[in-house]
Amino acid sequence: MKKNVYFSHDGGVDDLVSLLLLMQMEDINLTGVGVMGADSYLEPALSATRKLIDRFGHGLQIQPAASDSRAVHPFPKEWRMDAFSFDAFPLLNESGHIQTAVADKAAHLDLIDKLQAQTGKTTLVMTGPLSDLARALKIDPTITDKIDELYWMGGTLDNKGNVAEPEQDGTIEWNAYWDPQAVKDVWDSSIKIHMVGLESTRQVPLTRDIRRHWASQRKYPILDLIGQGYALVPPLDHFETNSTYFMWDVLTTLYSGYHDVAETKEVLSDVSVSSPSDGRTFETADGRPITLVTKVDHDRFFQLIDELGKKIY
Ligand code: AGV
Ligand code: CA
Repeated sequence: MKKNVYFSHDGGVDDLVSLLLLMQMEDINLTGVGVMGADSYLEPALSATRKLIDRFGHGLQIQPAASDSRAVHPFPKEWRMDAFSFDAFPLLNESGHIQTAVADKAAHLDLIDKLQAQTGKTTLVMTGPLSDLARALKIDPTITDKIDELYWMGGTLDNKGNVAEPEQDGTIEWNAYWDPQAVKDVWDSSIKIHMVGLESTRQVPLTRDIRRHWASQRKYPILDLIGQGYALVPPLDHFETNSTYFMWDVLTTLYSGYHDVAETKEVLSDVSVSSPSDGRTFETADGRPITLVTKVDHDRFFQLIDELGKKIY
């Protein structure tokens, strides 16, 4: 039996690479994809998603859904622009047309439909803000019976955030900051949560070495595309800056399918929704249980990308 997976992403480079790799994982049945214009603009993110499904989806018949959720704190425009470049890669535009259609409902409604349409449960993999899941829970609370577990890239429990903006205290991760209340709503639900936060994603920075490796594997179109994608964003060189890129979402996606890629621990945690720490996730004795990813098996992680990346010649 294949595991049902619904993927929600927000159009960043590592979101799109995550979709690419997810479609190469053999034991899953991808039932739907929601696309948010959060760390991207919606139009190119959706277009790139459709082209990825066409070209690398092995005939996958799904219609990605566009989100109409809006930011409390929007992402910087410079980061959001990457989706335009990704969508324009020649590798995704060889055929000159797009076959995969778009769902006729907003992503949070599509999520409800796709969950309810399965007799069994579905695993959620979410690599952007949690707004669509929070909205879906409000409209139809019974979906919790249809959700196996949630893998979320977001938050951090070590108080070292990655938001460099005024009016916040430096403890918050961006996906949580975009819509803090949504994170709180999901935390207050009964969904089993695996959190891939900054304490673990910091262990897999984009480096020049890994770029060189992908360059040497260009004959594999997937690894070629991954190399192209990560050429758009700055690697970790001498020290971490606000723009340094990590493999945040790819770690989340691979961990959802291969638990041996990381170690975890069970912790009790909660979410702040008041300024200047709104969106902060933190450990607390009266919090709710989550599984937190702690230590990444670095070699296993990059070896998995290689394996999945060689599935299409
Ligand atoms: O906070 C990490 C999340 C991930 O889902 N995103 C990027 C990943 O898709 C926001 C983000 C934080 N720092 C960034 C981000 C940066 N330097 N460039 C682009 N996006
Ligand atoms: Ca993302």
